[in-house]
Amino acid sequence: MFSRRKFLQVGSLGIGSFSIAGFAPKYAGKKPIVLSTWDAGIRANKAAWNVLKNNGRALDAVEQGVMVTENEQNCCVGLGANPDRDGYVTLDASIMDEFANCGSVACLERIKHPISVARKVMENTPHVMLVGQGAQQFALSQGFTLEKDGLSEGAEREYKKWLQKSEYKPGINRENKENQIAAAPARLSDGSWNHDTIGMIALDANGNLSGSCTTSGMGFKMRGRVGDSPIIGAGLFVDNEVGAVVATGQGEDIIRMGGAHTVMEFMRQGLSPEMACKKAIERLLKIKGSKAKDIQACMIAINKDGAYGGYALQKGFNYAVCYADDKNILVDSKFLI
Ligand code: SD4
Repeated sequence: MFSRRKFLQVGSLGIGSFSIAGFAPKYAGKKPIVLSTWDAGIRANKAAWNVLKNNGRALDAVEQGVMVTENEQNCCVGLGANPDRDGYVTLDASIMDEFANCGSVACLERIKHPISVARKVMENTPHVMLVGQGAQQFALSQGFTLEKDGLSEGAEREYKKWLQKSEYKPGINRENKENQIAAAPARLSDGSWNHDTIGMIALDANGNLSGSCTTSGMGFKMRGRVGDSPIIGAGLFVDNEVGAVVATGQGEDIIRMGGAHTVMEFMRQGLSPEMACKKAIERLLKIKGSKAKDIQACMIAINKDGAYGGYALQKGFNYAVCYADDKNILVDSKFLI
């Protein structure tokens, strides 16, 4: 039995009294609030905020928010993105609501809004995940349009460049404006900065959480490759009693350590969103050892109180946070190495 004397000893060490840094019974937060990965999140947050400020549901906010990015011409989200090594653009997306309903698609081709197909999988099928041709067939049955085959101008150019060497070498932080490599043009055609995967998490005015994630994955990946983004528990996880988490970075490694779910369990134990993300990234660092310097992995999280935070393996990650008409800010993430 746990005696009163022992309890007092533990309490005096601070373990029972929540006084260790990172532990607190409650964290001051904002409600409603929306967070999304990378600097493209600023534009996506605006669409999500329009839903949230009108008492809309977090689920609608996270769908409409990332659709903005899917609509933009860029390297890494939507149909204009860089293709796989065989020249096909294949898209991954996932969505999860406050009831633990979830849906995802992987390796989806020629459909403009994979996030909306993921939502239809969640709402209109008994399944969680549809892939490849089956996902496309389902999308068409739901009224989505089959877009024309082929690559955007930017992707065509980058693919030709890549074909000269045909090396699969994911660059870290290619989504950040400061760290551009050839596979991702620094500027979009309208002059705005380029980016990568968008992951979004939101808490609405009613206190409900949802999350979404959409990407073309890694540029010039093997045909059929699927990353963490459409895998519930890896790229995205929502638990309405605890919080919402979304990941970006090297999908293989995020899958390997059960990324988003790991962060969630740390928050469930009482860690703040930032500390929970940090602990998960520390676990990844331990697994990768000296190879960690070759990859990037990043997590962002909010908890039920609207407290938020993020952590990255390496420097260069940022995320956008919006909780008022005039508060949509880019935060430079803390990092481990
Ligand atoms: C993937 N996690 O497919 C995605 C890619 C990404 O920043 O987020 N890059 O592995």
